[in-house]
Amino acid sequence: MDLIPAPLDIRTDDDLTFLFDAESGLGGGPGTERVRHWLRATLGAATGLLLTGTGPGIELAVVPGLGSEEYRLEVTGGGVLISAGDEAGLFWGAQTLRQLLGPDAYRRAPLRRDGWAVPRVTVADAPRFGWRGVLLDVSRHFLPKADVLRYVDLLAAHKLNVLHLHLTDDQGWRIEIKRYPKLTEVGGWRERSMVGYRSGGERDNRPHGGYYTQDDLREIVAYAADRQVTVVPEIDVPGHAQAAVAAYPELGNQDVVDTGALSTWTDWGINPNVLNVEDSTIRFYENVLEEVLDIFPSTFIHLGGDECPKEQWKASAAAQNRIKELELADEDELQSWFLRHFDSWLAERGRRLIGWDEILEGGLAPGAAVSSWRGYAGGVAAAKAGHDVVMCPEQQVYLDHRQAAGPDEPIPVGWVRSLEDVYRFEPLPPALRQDPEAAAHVIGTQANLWSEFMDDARDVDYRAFPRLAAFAEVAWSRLPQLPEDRDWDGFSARMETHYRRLDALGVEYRPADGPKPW
Ligand code: TNX
Repeated sequence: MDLIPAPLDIRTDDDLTFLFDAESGLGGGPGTERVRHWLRATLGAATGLLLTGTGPGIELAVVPGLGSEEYRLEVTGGGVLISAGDEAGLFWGAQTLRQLLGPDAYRRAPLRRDGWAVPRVTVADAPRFGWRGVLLDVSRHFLPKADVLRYVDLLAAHKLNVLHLHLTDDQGWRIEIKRYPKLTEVGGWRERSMVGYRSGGERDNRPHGGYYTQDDLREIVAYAADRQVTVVPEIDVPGHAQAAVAAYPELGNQDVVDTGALSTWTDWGINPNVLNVEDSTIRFYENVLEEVLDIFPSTFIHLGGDECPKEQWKASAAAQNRIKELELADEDELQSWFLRHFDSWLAERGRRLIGWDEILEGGLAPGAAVSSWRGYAGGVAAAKAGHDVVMCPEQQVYLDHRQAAGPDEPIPVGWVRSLEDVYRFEPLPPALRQDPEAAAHVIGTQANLWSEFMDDARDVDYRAFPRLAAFAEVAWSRLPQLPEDRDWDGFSARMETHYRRLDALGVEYRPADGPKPW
């Protein structure tokens, strides 16, 4: 059966199966409509079964007594019963059923119209973490909407439930803001591509860009919601904002640099051009966020806060005046003040701020949650101080990093992180395993796909897979916490079937025996 991610418990008594046929139906009570709709569309397309018959088939039920996202799946001679405490649980049960039907259930048209059997099993399952995320960096390289929608399906197929969209950075602003059209007109484009794999590490000097309209993003949000995926938008401040400054020079530190001469950045790394701390800039970003909140219902709104160089603030009389006026100690506290403002601004609107672990410097805003990326330390400190944490340490789960050491690996970034390394990743470090109260603040874990070196969806597939399958199991399943106790051989054996699923989906994963020739 080779389920990935592995369920909490699976029992099978015999070698019998339940066989779907033209008479098979699909039913369920209140609260099951959306999942039925998805099942009919997805399994219907793959199998050619209409699932409109009156015979035994699939039955869905919302039942009391099961926790959030928890489900049971029972296959007997009388058909398939998926019961759950909520719609999310039903949906994850439906995804498990898809795996039980075999790899061809992942196709979009049937290779055959009969012989769709599922083994008779009882599965009891629930996730370890509530936040099982993936970051897509659509700023460094724009990913067209159709590719983002496909990624939502790929996340959902792996029971991952948060899509963190990195919408703005130095190299591109990708979200239409009606009040400030230049953000996309100017900040959505740059005069040349950054280094991309296809160009062999050289600049190809072609312009690059693109952005999502607000309707595109609403569509992505709705599509994701139908698949139990929450889209968390990121608007990166006060660093990583050159595209915004290029569009509106008044946002930058004009008393230090000629911000009017800036354009959307074409390099990678850390950029000195940060936002100024004027009231007008704060109003500007409030207005941007008004529109962001209107599109994204997510409780968490990511405001970045990472890698903010402080040199311009050190040199700027305006920034120094701000520090004096607010009686702050230094530029770290200035950044903290900036983020605290948005922390309470979001809280007043029923939302919560999440930021990268640099937001700990100069004091964490009271309601803020932390994405711990520079290792575990920031996350440990935040959790011990009672803040929620998403663990995404770069050495373990930055999937832009190379998967093998060979010279033919596409653009070698950072550390080698093989499939096995990711499978042995443990989100809770020893410091938190010994402190259950703090550990409870680790609301989840996330794998990040930064796209400086990924210039299209094929590159994203290559880096994301197969490692995202291992990450999904780490995030969902209750694996032994000690990395050395993980059953790597067992996982590898299950991956053999999972590769067939990825093949059926058309995912261009990195093959086990080396890079693809393109
Ligand atoms: C660090 S993670 C960054 C990103 C880069 C990434 C490349 C983080 C908050 N900042 O801006 O894209 O490294 O691996």
